[in-house]
Amino acid sequence: MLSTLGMAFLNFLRIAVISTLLFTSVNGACNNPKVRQEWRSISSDDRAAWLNAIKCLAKLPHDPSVAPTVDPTLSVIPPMTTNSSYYDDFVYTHMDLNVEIHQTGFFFPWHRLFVQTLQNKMEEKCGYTGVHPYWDWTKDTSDPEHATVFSNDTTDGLGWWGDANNDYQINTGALKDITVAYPVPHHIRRNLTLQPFLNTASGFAPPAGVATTFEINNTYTTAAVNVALDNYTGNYTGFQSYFENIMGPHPGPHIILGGDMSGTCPDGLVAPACVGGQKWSPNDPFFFLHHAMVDRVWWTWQNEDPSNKDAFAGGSISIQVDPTVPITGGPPALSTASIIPGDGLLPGGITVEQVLDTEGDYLCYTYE
Ligand SMILES: [Cu+2]
Repeated sequence: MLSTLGMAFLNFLRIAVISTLLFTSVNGACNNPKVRQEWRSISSDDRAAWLNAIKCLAKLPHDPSVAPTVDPTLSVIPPMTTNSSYYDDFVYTHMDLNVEIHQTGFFFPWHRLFVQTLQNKMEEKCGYTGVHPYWDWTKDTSDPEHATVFSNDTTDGLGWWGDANNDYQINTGALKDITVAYPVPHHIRRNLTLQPFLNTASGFAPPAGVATTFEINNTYTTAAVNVALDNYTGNYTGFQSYFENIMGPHPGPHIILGGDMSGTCPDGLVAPACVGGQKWSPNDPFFFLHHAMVDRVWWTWQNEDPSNKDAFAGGSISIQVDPTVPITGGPPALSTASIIPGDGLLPGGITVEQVLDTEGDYLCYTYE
């Protein structure tokens, strides 16, 4: 009798422990965060695995549940082609949501969710098990052309600069055979652009007081990042607008990579058939390594001061209301309860609040 009672008690305890474990898991507590690492500090095998997962997504078909949601008159983008890849769906989503996710409050949270969604889809669809790497561009500001991140290795290399005789399409590294769909099918284009203000056709005009010979690698140095980290305590829109400004740390790595990363039109395509901008920049997977670094700087800022942790504000559409005011989005205003738009590619119904903490109920990662 005693022993039966004892057994029953032990069973009760076991069920209680299991329930507690399940409860913790159901609530998604982040007990073991993935640690994101710099591209060059992961192993060759891990770099190859990430590149293989990109190639895998680029071979999977377009998902018909991904569809544009933004008024097409707000941003000139090419129509969606259903004869495209699942990787192209990432590019299309970024193009479609362009006016909602750049120079608005959504800039940091949206790109955080975008990078995480790529990681999730790599895991779900391609069996990827690694962490999401980032490109620490502050390490490569002194000689960007010869940075070791541009490796020709066909297994673990991101590839070198593109071929000037072939519209700057890359023909080295593991990504050279990927065809991307937008704005027209092509191989990834990468065109070193150190002095974007020299050539007016580049679409970049120098801000007042900035020489046309200015070298854009000066905008994403450690010192430039520290300006962001040191001057905007508790001021989310100040931090965001400094970061997205042409002289701030976010545009520089896009611009210097040129080609797809800076959204230039392929050879022979001109307005109105092709209107450039930052829209198809995710064509180059460098985009995700760059934006993981942007995310890392936001994460650093968030962890630097308690008033930064949950700081969030800004408008919802990239219209400059007053030219003297830095761009943080026009009305209506966003809040932490705002739902992050995702066009059916990003998980639906995720709020800004849910992505503010990278080690919370929804996200579970940190940075080295
Ligand atoms: Cu973007």
